[in-house]
Amino acid sequence: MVQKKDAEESKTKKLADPVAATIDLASQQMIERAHELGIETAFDRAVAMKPCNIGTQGICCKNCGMGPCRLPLPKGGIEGEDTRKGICGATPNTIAARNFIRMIAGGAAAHSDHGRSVAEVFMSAARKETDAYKIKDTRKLLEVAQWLGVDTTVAVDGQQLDRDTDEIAVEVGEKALNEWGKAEGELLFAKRAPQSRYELWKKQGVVPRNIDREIVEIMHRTHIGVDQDYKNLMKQGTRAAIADGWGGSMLATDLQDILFGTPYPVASEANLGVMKEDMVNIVIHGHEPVLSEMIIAVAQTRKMEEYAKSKGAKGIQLSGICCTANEMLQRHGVPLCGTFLQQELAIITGACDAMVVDIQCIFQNLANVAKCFHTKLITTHPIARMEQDNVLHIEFDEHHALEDAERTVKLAIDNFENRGAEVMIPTQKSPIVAGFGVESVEYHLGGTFRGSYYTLNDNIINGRIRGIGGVVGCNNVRTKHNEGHIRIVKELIKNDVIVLTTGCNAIACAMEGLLTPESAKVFCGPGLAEVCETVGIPPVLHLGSCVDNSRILLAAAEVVKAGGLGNDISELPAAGSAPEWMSEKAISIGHYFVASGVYTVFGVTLPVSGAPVFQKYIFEEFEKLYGGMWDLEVDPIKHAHKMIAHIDKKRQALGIDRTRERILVDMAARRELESA
Ligand code: NFS
Repeated sequence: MVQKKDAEESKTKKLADPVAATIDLASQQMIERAHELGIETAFDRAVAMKPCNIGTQGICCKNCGMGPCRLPLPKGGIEGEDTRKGICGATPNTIAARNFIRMIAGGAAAHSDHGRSVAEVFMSAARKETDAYKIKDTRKLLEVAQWLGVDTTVAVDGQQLDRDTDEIAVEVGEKALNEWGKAEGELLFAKRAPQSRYELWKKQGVVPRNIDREIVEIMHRTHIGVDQDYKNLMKQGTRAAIADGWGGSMLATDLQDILFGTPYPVASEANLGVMKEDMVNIVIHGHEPVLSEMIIAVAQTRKMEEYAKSKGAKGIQLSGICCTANEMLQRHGVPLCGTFLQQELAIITGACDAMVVDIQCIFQNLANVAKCFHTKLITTHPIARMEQDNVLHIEFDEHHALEDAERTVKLAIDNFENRGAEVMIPTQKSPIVAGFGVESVEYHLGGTFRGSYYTLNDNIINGRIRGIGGVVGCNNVRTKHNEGHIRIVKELIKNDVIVLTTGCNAIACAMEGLLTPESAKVFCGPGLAEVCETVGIPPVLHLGSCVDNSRILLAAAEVVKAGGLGNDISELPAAGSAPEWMSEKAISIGHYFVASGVYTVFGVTLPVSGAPVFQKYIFEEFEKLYGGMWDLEVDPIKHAHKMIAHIDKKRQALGIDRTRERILVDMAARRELESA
């Protein structure tokens, strides 16, 4: 039952204006509903609490007990010499760079530790210590084996024979786990980058040694009195970011694909309207598919379906929030309930019988919201628990995962009859097609018999597709929910830039109806519309969760390999974007895009403005070092056009700018002829 808060208290509190808070009608309705019920959400807290101006500029150092030292930029900027210093003498550049790479460390750790958990489950599956998890995609197993230096054949009597798959899997698991902490050598997947990129990393001295070491070294270097040169600090940040994108995240994606299946296009739906009043709603929120795969397996059994019916429900409706949503969608077509900022709203529908969470991007306030309803909030991961006493903890372990999942699903079903009268599920939901990846892009754009990236490259060269935009990342309550995501993506596709999306941007695009082939003729420029209509794909391709940004890296490497667009990722007409980022993971992603040669624009804010010299270093000078660089643009349309300008610059450098002009002139000329 809703426990209404003290009416007086909620009257005096500043509340969010639903229409100013989000462009999504379902979310507006739920924010209003929360106000009616006296329940506070992140949208209200953002109105009540202003962000710290010094932290926003990136120049607060709290790495020792003599501070925190705050070095705000004087109003009107710096004239002459910048004399700002912390107690130890640290300059704004040192402080901003330290803070920046500590964010990279946080993000790389989150992605990579997720990858490690998957690798451990993979190992159990390979060793057959668990019945719950099995190797599903042997084709991908063999492919990954090669990159990890695992033999896939064996010599018998002078003949090369296929090696036993189980044996390969065990060795792949061992080699993969080794990538986190090996004593010698370098990150094996670094060589999956185009050769010129790998050589550039070698030259710059940033090829990661192993994943954990690069993260630990950031913590060491940013300790009081260690690295005091912002350029050298950024070198380590770069090494750790590469270890994330081409290491921890890529291993997470690959091993998940091998265990749970490589995604192929699948139809589904998105937004809060996917919840159903007459069914048991289980909302899964977090990141590791290790948990959600088991819940899907159990919830789809006849036993559970019948149990739900015996409790008066028509069945079980699973849906997801955040990247777990993307994982469940891309492999099983489970609908998306919402983005990061909709997690509290899903409970406020009053129809969420259980919200099951694992790790990352989970609001602690969920427990307070759940208290107002019948919702069971269940944590499942040993490293992510909540202090509130209404939260249940059912720890998932690969050795008894199915039993854990069954207990969880049963709890949700048993809870169905406890629903109160306050059920209000918004009606909004959009049809979507998701589940794209390196393999399916190749298949779709290359054709059944000629799977390759040539067709995509051809269409870029002939100008129908102007370029590629990788648009990814979170929601941030400091900016209107989903507005930046949608306006930027729409502006890109209108200008014939095909968009590859992951994370919460993908969910935002899904909710907006941009993930359907039909959206091409409504929103795209003529060239991109033609390609999408011919091939039957959406102009915005959903590539999965945030660890699946590694799919974008590999797709870029494939485009380079297919030829005609230069020898390196930095030569491609491509740009990256995170319109509404908020997490440290986003900073790590942004930086491995940059380190891979991609011009990457962030929205909202970047904690570097208080250190102009450092900012110039990563916004401008980085291009000379890595071919990619950072940028910040808050205005969505300008943001998109900065990306387009970069794409055009690359087209010009490749000498393919004319082909595009010709196509456009031809079309215009044709129309003129027709109207004459
Ligand atoms: Ni990515 Fe996923 Fe969303 Fe941001 Fe959080 S869910 S890992 S961090 S908020 S995109």
